[in-house]
Amino acid sequence: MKSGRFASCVGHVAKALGLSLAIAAASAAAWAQEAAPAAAPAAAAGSYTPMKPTPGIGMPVDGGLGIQTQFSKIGEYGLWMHDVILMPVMVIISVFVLALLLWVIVRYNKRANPVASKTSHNTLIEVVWTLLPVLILVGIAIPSIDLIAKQYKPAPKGALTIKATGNQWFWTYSYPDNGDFEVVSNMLNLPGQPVVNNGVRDVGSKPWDGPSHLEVDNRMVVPVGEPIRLLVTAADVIHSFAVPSLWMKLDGVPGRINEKVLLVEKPGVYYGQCSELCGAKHGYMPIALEALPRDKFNAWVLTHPGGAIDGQKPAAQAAAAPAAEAAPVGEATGEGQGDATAAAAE
Ligand SMILES: [Cu+2]
Repeated sequence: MKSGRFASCVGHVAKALGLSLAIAAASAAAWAQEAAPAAAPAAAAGSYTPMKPTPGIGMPVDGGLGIQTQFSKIGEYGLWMHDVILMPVMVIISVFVLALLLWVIVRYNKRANPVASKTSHNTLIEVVWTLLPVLILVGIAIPSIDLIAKQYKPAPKGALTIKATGNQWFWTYSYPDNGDFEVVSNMLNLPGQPVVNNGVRDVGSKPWDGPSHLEVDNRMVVPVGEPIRLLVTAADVIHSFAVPSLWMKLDGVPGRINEKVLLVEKPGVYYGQCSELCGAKHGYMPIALEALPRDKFNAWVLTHPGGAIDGQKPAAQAAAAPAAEAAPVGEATGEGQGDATAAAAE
């Protein structure tokens, strides 16, 4: 505040001396820059305590068979496709073919059927065994193509963008719409076992820790109930971002960005793993995704330096902006400069 008063005094003196308005505005901009760090902590007073995962939800279970319970619309659709369409059709066809084989073995072996039939054609059977598989495949293709189309439908305009980057062997999550901060996510070490990640605590040392091999030091936090534009890429080799309970598997390829909509229906913690063999510690780069209601997500965003609510400027830049507008672009200083230049360009 001292420096603020000083800068303000300089402004008054400058006015008194009859200097140009531009210089006064420049000093106001400098004042705002000085004052901003003091104001920023108050505005950015976010708070966050990691959520405790629910056992058996969003994670594998002992003796589990089949697909995890789904927590997204597309996941429920995919699970229906698997459970109601594909598995019954596969079971019926397999049992039918097995029954035919058994019938042939029992009824038409050499002992039971000494005189072989000379039948070589049966038009009705040939038409049936050609048409029936075609109809079955068309029946499967209709919901299947619909599911694929829905899975890769782009995110709506204005959707929050989050970028996941695979690294050997951890994930980083960046939030370009929230001030472009980055979260580095390492697997927690396993008590009594060789250290996997130096400087990272042991799993189970905090009350909110989930299963070993799946819990991380910094989770990927997302807002619940809204479509998110998830970008996946990699920094070194090919990785794959996969969270089974959210119907999510997307390769991270160096030099390329893959995109998919992520929509989590229920607040909670959902676990996954890198699903592309990516080197020695491939098995030690889990994904822990925490879905929070909007207000809690915003509070989490504000716990990061430079964190900002979607589309808004970080507190420091927001304070500088009005003053910077008054000043000639070239005279704005510090972090605000980029924004002022961008604003002028627009
Ligand atoms: Cu990997």
